[in-house]
Amino acid sequence: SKKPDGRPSKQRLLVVANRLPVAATRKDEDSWTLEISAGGLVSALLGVNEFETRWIGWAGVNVPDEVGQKSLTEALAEKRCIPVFLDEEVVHQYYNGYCNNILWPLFHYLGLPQEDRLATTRTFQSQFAAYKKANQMFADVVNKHYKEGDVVWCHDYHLMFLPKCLKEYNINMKVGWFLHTPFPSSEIHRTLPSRTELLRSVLAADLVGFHTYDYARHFVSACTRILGLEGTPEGVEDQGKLTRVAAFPIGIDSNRFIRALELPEVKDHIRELKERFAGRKVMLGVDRLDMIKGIPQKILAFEKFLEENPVWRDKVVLLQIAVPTRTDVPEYQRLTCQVHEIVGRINGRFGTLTAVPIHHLDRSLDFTALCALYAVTDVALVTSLRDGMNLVSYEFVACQDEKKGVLILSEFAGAAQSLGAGAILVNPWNITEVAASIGYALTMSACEREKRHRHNFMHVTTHTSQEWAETFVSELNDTVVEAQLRTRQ
Ligand code: ADQ
Repeated sequence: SKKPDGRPSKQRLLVVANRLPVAATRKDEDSWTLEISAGGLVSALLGVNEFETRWIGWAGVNVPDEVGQKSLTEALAEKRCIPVFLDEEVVHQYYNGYCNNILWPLFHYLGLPQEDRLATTRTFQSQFAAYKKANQMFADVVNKHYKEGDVVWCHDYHLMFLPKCLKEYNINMKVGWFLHTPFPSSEIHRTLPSRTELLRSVLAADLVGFHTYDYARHFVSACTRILGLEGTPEGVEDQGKLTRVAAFPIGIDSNRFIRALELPEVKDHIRELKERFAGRKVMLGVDRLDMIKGIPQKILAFEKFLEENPVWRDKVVLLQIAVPTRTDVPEYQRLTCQVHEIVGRINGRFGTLTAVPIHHLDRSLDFTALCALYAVTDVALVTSLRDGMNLVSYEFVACQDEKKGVLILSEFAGAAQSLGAGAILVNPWNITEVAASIGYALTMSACEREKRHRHNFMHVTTHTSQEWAETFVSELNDTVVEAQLRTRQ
């Protein structure tokens, strides 16, 4: 299509995710403060210039009144964002309930805690109903803004019901769906009471994407075993309709990190950190405070290392930065207490009057502080019990071209498939193995570090987020929608 002045106009990309990339806070009745929250997805799509991107999602605030909804919609329009308004009850049942209490632990192979299991079973139906209702509300907004020729890219486990809702509105809408978490073995997925409905709905999309080939394979197996459909090398076929299923491993905007290391404020930070930890090796963990990240396992492995290697006790420090998330879910509150307790015990055991072995921070760091930390780190520890990809490992590698530090990486993170040759891969459940890997990493020769780093740095700087997004959208554009099929026949 062309603009009136003859220049080709960009294709519109409607990115639909549970949360918008801006956080809104209300100043007064009709004015708002909007703050960009730079998550992985935002930076991935910032680099994609060939599309005109619109974001559709929940702004993270309850806005029950019309005046507020109207003024927030106007404020967000300037940021190319379109809000979906969800009321408190829906958020409680859909987001805290079905998404974070059922799908998130299930997709990461973590069962629900025993005492909650019966309660969850009872509330399951109402939470699933709220999930469908919320997805329908997202679909209504997408449908209202959709124009012929747009592509719609739905994100994550929050919106598995969306592809079906969208196709019910318009069978010719180009719809892609990408999952940021693992897709579990079909044996796990089949325990979900709503297993069939969710699979059928995702299959309504034209393209379904995962971080790794394994997740894609699990999804295809679920469709063949649970729905009895046919899996092909291309995807899943149902009565002649093919849903393309493939792996699209995400990356980061590596240049953003590399450039940041040249900023004066980052250099100042680096200098301060080097002085602060002079004479000690720095180990680093950066995670959302979430069960899947294996934070207690990581800290216990570090304790075992100190226990077995007394000479290292005053020569190494572990900085664990754990930003709290989903703080109103009891399971997450329990995890915070557990981590605090273990850290306190270890610091009591191995600390001295002047130094402690673990610095644990319950907060988010700004970008410059994060880059400086990555740059001064000798050994990064990623011990996820399951993780779709894990971008922290990519960010660390991007900031290490000078130091060439070592990455210890869980084999259960998607990143193990791309950074496996350069990292030391571990089973985070095996604390003895992780402790031994810490010792190996801390004493590794410069030559081996250089070789391992080269491999990972090459990967991180060539498989970027921009490439990820462009590949997904171009493949989505290449799929054939119903109307095209009919004209071909
Ligand atoms: P997350 O589970 O959030 O993402 P991850 O991929 O590591 O995990 O991304 C976390 C992001 O948050 C990184 O950009 C990191 O810098 C930032 N971050 C984390 N803790 C921080 C802190 N304390 N301060 C500042 N920033 C912090 C989900 C999936 C992953 C998948 C991504 C992208 O769970 O497996 O890789 O989506 O698809």
